[in-house]
Amino acid sequence: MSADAPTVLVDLSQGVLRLTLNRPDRLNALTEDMHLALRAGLQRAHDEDAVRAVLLTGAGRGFCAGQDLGNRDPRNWTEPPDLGQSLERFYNPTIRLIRRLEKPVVCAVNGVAAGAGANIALACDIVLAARSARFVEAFAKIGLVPDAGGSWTLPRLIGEARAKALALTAEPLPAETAERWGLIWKAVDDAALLDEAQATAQRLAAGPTRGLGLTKRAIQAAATNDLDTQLDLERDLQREAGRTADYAEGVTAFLEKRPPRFTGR
Ligand code: T3D
Repeated sequence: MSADAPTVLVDLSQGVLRLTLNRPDRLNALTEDMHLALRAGLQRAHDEDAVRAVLLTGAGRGFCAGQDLGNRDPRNWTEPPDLGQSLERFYNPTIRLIRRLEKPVVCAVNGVAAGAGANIALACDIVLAARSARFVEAFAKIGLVPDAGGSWTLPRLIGEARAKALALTAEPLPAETAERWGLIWKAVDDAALLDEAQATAQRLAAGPTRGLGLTKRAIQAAATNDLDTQLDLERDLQREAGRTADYAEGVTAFLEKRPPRFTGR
């Protein structure tokens, strides 16, 4: 791969913005340049009405090996780097963008997902993984703590016992176990992964975008709301959804016994 190849490939087709992490020789380990490119892609998804779903994946045999450790070589330090600043500047904005984007984000984990690479995948809304892929909370191997939202996401998805074991041992978790535990949506055959993820993203991109975005907001809010607060939120979001053109189209299509033609408005 040439040194000036884009670190994130970007392609918009049929409403799906595909973002492909593109440093395959480093298992798509993250550099500052790559963070900025990924963030620009996610920001585009926020800003452009033509984008109605995002598909995140990796080039080559890995999805993402987390922080590029070549950029953290202690033999070159005069003093240790401020990793808090790295999270503040690079990792946290990306996770916040994924979670706040009111459009579905599908992740196709094509191979190993390690460290922040695993947790970026797990921040996405629908995660499919190749059967050969594995998730590694690699932080414990180098004396760090799970970041990119992992310490929040893991216990919520799989419970404290499994979250702690994964994070404390850094044992690789095969995609099929991740599916069985409810960490991801589906493990699929390697050869079928991209087609299936693309089809999923395309189906979502043809859906009632605002209703899907509000659904995402509601489910995420449930992580911290009590039932009364959540019922109030559902009332407010349903009021908003009920005023969309897609709601009117969905009901009309049902009554006319035809498929709906959603426009995302
Ligand atoms: O620093 C901050 O800003 C704070 C934030 C931190 C967030 C984090 O993500 S910390 C965690 C960083 N990631 C890791 O610790 C994972 C390191 N990688 C691995 O443990 C293994 O590579 C994998 C389990 C991911 C895959 O193992 P395997 O055996 O399939 O592949 P490999 O042979 O280890 O890796 C292939 C190549 O990719 C290899 O290079 P080479 O020998 O062919 O020239 C390897 O060095 C390179 N590579 C893999 N991961 C990284 C990497 N190069 C730089 N950084 C990496 N993270």
